[in-house]
Amino acid sequence: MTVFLVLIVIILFAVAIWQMSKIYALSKGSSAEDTQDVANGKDNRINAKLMVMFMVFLYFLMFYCFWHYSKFYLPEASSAHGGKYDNLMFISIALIMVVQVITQFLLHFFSYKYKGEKGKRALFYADNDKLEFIWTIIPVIVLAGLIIYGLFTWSDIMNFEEDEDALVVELYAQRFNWKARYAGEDNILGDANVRFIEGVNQLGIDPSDADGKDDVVTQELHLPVGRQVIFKLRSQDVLHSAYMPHFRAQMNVVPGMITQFSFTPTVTTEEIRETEYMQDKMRTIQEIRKEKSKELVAAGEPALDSYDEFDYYLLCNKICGASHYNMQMKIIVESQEDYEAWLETQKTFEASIAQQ
Ligand SMILES: [Cu+2]
Repeated sequence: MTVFLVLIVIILFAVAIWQMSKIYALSKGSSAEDTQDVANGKDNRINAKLMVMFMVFLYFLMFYCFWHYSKFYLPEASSAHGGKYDNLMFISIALIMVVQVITQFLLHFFSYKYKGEKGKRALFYADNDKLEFIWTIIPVIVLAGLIIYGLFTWSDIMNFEEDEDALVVELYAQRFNWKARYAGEDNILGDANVRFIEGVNQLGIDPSDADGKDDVVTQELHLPVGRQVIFKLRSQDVLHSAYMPHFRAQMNVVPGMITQFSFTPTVTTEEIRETEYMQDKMRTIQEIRKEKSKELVAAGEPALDSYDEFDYYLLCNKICGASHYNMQMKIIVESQEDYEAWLETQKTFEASIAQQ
C-alpha cells in the first residue's frame, strides 16, 4: 500500500512538472501557428461534450446512491424528540439537493453552450446590480432560515426541562465497555471519583456518601417507555461517545467531567421488533448470515450463531482503541412494571460491597 501511494505521488509530481514546463513555454509567447497547445475548434467541441457527459454522470451517481443506500436508513425514531431531528435532516438534504441539481445543470450546460468557436467573441458586460442583488439575497434568506431553524431544534433538544418523575441514569464508559448506574430509591446518584475504584466498586462510588448506597450498577440499560431519562455521562479513561442511533442521541463522554443528554423513549423493544421495517431487516440479515455460514461450513469452520431478535444498542462512536468496535451495551425499552421488576433483581451498591 505504501509503495502504491509513493508511486502515485511520484507520478503526480512528474505530471505537475510537465504541465509547468508547458505553461512556461506558452508564456514565452511563441506564435499561434507553431504551437499545438492552443485549443482549436475540435478540442473545444470535445471538451464541451465531455462537460455534458460529466453532468449526466453526476446525476446518475446521485440517483444510484439514493436507490442503493436508502435501505440503510434508520427506522422511524424511537424517542420523543427524534421526529424533530429527522425533519431538520430531511429539509436540509432536500434543499441542498434541489440547489445542487439546478447549479450543476447551469454550470455544465453553459460550458457546453458557450464553448469556444472561431469568430465568436465574448460580450463585455460590466455588472448588473439587480442580478447581483437577487443571487445574494435569496441564499442569505434561505441559509439564515435554515440556520435559525437548526438552532431552535438544537436548543429544543439540548435545553430540556426536567420532568418531576424523570429517571436519572449514569452511563459509565471504560475501554471497552459500558456500565449503567441507576440512582435508586432517592433518585440521586452518589458522588463518585476515580480514586474510590477498588474491588467490586468499579465505578468509584464514594462509600461514605449516603446517596450512593442504594445506587444500582448494571450491565444492561433498561428504560421504561414514555418516561423521561436524564443521562449523566462519565468516562474512566479516554474520550468516548455514547451513541444511541434509534433514539437519535449522541453525546461525548469526556474524562474529568460529566456531560448529559435527555430523551423520552416512545417505542418498546417488543414494539419495534413487530414493525414491518424490522421484520424485513431481520430477514435480510438472516439470509446474509445463512450464506456466510454455508461458506464457513464448506471451509471446515463452525457456522454463525443464529440471530433472531433485534435489540436496541448503546454504541461507542469515538475511536477509543483496539476493541472500540465492540464497545456496546444492550438497551431494553419496556413498560414501567417490567422495568421495576427487573431493577428489583439487581444488587444495590451497599449489598455488593457487603458481599465483598
Ligand atoms: Cu469508546
